[in-house]
Amino acid sequence: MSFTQRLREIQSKQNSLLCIGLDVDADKIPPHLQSAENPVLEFNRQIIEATRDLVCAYKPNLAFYEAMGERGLASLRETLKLIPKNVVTIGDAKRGDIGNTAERYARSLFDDFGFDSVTVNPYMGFDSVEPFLKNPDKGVFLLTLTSNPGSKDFQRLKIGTKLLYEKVVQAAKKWNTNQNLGLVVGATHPRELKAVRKIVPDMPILIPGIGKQGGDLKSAIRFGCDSHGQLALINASRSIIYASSGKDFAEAARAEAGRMLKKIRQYLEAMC
Ligand code: OMP
Repeated sequence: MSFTQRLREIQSKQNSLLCIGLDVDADKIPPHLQSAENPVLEFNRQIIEATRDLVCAYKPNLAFYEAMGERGLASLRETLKLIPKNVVTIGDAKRGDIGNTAERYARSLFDDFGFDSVTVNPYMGFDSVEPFLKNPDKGVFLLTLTSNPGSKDFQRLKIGTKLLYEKVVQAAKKWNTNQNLGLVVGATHPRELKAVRKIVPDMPILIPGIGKQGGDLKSAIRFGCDSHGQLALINASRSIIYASSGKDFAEAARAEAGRMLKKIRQYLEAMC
């Protein structure tokens, strides 16, 4: 089954488009967990336990684990074992390199870590993306129009009659021969999200930027979903996992994720 088909089934079974970003910052772990044998792993364990029925995906960003050295990478591996098989994992690594090197990155993320999908930077072109696309079971999210202010520096530059990010969308459509390719479009660009969805009616779109970055959830749902109300992945990291810095952090994360999911379902219903 292709990655995109699997994602559809998971979103439908979980009745959720919510993706929680497991961006664990050692400094933000509640004080009462600091004495645990592995505070990062214990934090993730409790967040996953508290939210596993509310999500379709978890997205650990590798930067947070790499920043903690070998112990961080070991915590990431252990965290991946705790994520239930009925949701998707996204390794947010934003890789991009020449084909020969990209092939090793793909092997590391898919075969060694065992992620179901990864984020990839398309700037180096097709040969840098191709190694990630070979296995139809494994998904790729190409950075297209990112949520940050700097996205205007290059991604919105005009090349001929199109903007650079529009070229990425066109290329991705062509490269999606295994039905395992998706895009990343920030929730901070609702107008562009609408236009992108029109060009790729049946590709997954990962939509970060809700919560701390100020993106609008309503328009992310309205413009990011396909015609079945699926294939948008709404990511929030800090606003959920750090909803409380106290002993109640896991319940607070569940409450915040539940609030978001309720709104997602309301907006979806309003569209029908
Ligand atoms: P919060 O702002 O805490 O919700 O985190 C957002 C997460 O999504 C971080 O892991 C970012 O690295 C990631 N992200 C963006 O914020 N903007 C993008 O355009 C793309 C990503 C991503 O690829 O996930």
